[in-house]
Amino acid sequence: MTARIERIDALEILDSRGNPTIRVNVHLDNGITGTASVPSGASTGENEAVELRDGDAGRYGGKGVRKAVENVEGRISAALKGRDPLDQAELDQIMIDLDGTPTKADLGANAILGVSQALCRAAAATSGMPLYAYLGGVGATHLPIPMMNVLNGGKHADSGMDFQEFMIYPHGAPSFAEALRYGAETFHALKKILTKQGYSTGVGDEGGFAPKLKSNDEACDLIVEAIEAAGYRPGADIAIALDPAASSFFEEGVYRLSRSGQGDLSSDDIVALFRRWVEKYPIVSIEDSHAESDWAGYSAITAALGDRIQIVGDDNLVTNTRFIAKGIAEKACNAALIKLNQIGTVSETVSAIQMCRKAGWAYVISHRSGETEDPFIADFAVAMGGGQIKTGSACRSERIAKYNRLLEIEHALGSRAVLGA
Ligand code: 2PG
Ligand code: MG
Repeated sequence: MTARIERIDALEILDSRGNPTIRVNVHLDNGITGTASVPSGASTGENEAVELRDGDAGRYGGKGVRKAVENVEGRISAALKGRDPLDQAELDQIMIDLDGTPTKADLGANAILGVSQALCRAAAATSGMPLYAYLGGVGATHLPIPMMNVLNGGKHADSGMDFQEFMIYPHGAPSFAEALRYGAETFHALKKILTKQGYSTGVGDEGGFAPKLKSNDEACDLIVEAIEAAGYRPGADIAIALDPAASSFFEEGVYRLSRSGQGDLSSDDIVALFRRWVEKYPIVSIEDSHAESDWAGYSAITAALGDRIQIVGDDNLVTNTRFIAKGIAEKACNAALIKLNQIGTVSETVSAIQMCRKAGWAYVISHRSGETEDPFIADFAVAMGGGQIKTGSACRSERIAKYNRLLEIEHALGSRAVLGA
């Protein structure tokens, strides 16, 4: 018997930065409830779908999401009531049409995505399947290699680094559980090294350390040292992945490395810098090396390094097929970062991934810097099978929730589980 959507409710909860976000419950007439919570970014792309905030300065500095809650409980709930929760694409389209704007500015992408994800959960439970299997089918056996952000800079931490994310990538591990162990051990080794050198071991938004280092290069040096101290081979067992999030230090046409005192760099200088780094360090992936408006910069780095490493677009592509198509045409990247809340529905996120696959691009499923304990992206990463996830350091429970869910999925898959794409 088909289940029907009976009612949808929502509430304002807090994310990992203590800012309000939305949690949605989709109630079905078979007694099943699907729940999901929506994350929030800090280094957001200009073309991301709109996160609806109340703007009432008297509550949470204007960041309340009561309007989004109201939109879920009112207009969205009314439009979806009585529908079959298994019709994901159709239900997402109903919400897109109901909103009517290109950026989901009317209902709010946070409201729409909360419903879209909660619908998946309700439908999966109705089908008697775990979320990853419901979304990915019988082929959903590939666990993602984690990109673990062990040093936080830029908009994610008041540290010495201009670049936002210095990640370790344990691609030489035989399983997800082992990859996570490699990463966690390296994280702990890094802590010891920082302490010994008199640096702070406080953490940033994504659970990586946030020391006042003397340069961006020093971050890579310390990571290589930590990999070795933990007993692994840099480049063979564990590589480095970077997300400079260059839009955040792009001012008046120059890349201003002011925190590290490394001066102003041109778009070409940035390409030259990463060319040097790729020679010097075991770097396998660079995301947003350039500012989102500097499409020529992305194309230049892809031309220079794209045959050797992964060049990932995030702020310029915003999980939107319109911009991914442009990226493919201009050879601006060879991979895309995938964030559900940049576009606002599960169906559109899947379309973005399908476009990447067709172009031969890789894709990385990603968290946001403001997260919740909802591990949705862990299941989603296995379902989409791209073999890569970016979900923070081996620290902070909102990050660990995703890792623990991946451990659980690997355990459930048993001998069918494979690490990587
Ligand atoms: C990024 C993300 C996640 P934010 O830039 O890739 O790490 O950061 O959520 O702040 O946009
Ligand atoms: Mg990014």
